[in-house]
Amino acid sequence: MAPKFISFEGTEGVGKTTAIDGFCRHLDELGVAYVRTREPGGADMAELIRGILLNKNSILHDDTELLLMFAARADHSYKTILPALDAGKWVVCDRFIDSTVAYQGFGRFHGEQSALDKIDLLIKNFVPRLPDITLWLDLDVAIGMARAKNRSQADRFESLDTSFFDKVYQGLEYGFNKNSERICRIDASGSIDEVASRIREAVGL
Ligand code: Z5A
Repeated sequence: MAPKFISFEGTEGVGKTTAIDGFCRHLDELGVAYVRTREPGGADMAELIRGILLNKNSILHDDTELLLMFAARADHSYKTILPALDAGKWVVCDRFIDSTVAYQGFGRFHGEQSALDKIDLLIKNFVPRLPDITLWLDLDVAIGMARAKNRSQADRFESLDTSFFDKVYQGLEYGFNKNSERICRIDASGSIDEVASRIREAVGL
């Protein structure tokens, strides 16, 4: 089977990390070679940019935040994602372009068409490879935020309020409606095992 590029998306605390842990264990059992990675980050310079983006002390204009996401993504794409796929490995990525549509396009820019158009343009011009499958872990925003509450220290995004994450949810739904051939909506309620088996079924493994 040709190596696949799979991204996981969702609002705050939906269980992406947990789901990716389980999915990677499954790939291990099947003997599938893969690279696990994340955004923002996933390569040396991209991780430095992640530090800026998530640092609560960073004061960033919304445009700066958006462009830093894409600068990090270019570094990540050329240094990690493309080489892994070229080497025959699967890529399992925690967040990718759909997070930008949701967090920046909807969270920061309220779903304004001009912002969505800019993001589209950036994707078309600066993202050399889109995921083959995107798994949107769909969970009520309030449940996710309650799950995430036990975290020790909130970063620049995690300290935003429910109204921001409601907009992020709308952005994920918008992306899903626009790209339903690539994005699979996964019911992220229920037990960890139930979510894991929905994911395996969606990927066909
Ligand atoms: N960002 C952006 O703005 N624009 C972009 O283009 C990109 C990213 C790419 C990265 O944060 C931030 O960057 C992100 C968006 C922004 N900010 N936010 N918010 P991150 O990568 O550090 O964090 P995250 O992606 O938001 O992940 P998370 O909120 O930390 O959570 P999670 O990975 O989805 O959840 P989890 O850690 O697996 O689970 C949360 C808790 O729930 C944990 O205690 C689990 O044990 C529990 N859990 C998990 N599954 C279940 C089930 N099924 N039942 C019950 N409990 C469960």
